[in-house]
Amino acid sequence: MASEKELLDRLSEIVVKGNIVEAKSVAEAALAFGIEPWKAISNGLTQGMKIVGEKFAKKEYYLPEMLLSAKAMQEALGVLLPMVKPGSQKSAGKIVIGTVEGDIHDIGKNIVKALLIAAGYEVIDLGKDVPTEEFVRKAQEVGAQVIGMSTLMTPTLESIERVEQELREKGMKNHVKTIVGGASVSQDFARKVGSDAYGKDAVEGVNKIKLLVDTIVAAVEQAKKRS
Ligand code: B12
Repeated sequence: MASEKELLDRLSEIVVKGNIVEAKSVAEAALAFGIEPWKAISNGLTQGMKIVGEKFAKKEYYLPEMLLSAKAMQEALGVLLPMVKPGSQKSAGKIVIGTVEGDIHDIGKNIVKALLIAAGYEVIDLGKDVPTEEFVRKAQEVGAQVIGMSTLMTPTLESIERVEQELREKGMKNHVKTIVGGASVSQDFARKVGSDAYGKDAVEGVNKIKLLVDTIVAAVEQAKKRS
């Protein structure tokens, strides 16, 4: 029988090799073994994706290999994400999330979305390559407390800046908070462009979003008491 380490290594390898055929069955085997779905994602699949990124940077892999790896990861996530345990208490919060304009990477964003839903949030997913004005318009329309923006690329960092700028121009920054995530952003970048938080991974992201939602809810309560 395989050990936990062997199964996690196997999940990583599935992604590195772009093994679409076995992705689901290895994910199912990990669950059957009792590995927590989040552990299988972060210590298995994501480790594989890191290797793929390195291989692409070193020109050992090209777009077709990266596409196969992405497909294999998505197949395995299809098994693992629905098994992430729901949060114990229902959270009252609406989150608008998307990958910013110019960027089509959405695997990480989809993981954050799944964890938010599991934690009880209402998530409005705008998808990928989302125009700046769409983030702002949707947040206004649904009364979202938080906008989550994902980008993995450097040229698309300015898309985040544009959303922040538009929120400031419309005077929305005091009732809509923002959080950024993805391989090309950092805490420093968030501070520089005026984002309210940065999440290095989905777990940290969800924890920070909870704090942001709590801040907005408290501010609204205060305002109600005053009026
Ligand atoms: C898979 C992949 C692809 C897939 C994407 C499939 C998909 N549906 O997403 C495909 C093959 C389509 C692809 C295409 C391209 N890619 Co690509 N890709 C990758 C790769 C290997 C892995 C990304 C990934 O899915 N990681 C796994 C997930 C789980 O991790 P993650 O996204 O970081 O998400 C976690 C955290 O960051 C965080 N998070 C993410 N988003 C958010 C949002 C919020 C709000 C929060 C709180 C947290 C959070 O939580 C997540 C889970 O814990 C990266 C390498 C890398 N180092 O990232 C390159 C990489 C991002 N790609 C790159 C490039 C260049 C491209 C292309 C331009 C290639 C080309 N010549 O066409 C195109 C992009 C076209 C476009 N306009 O977008 C470069 C970007 C370089 C740069 N700095 O600009 C990278 C870094 C590779 C490299 N080393 O050069 N790619």
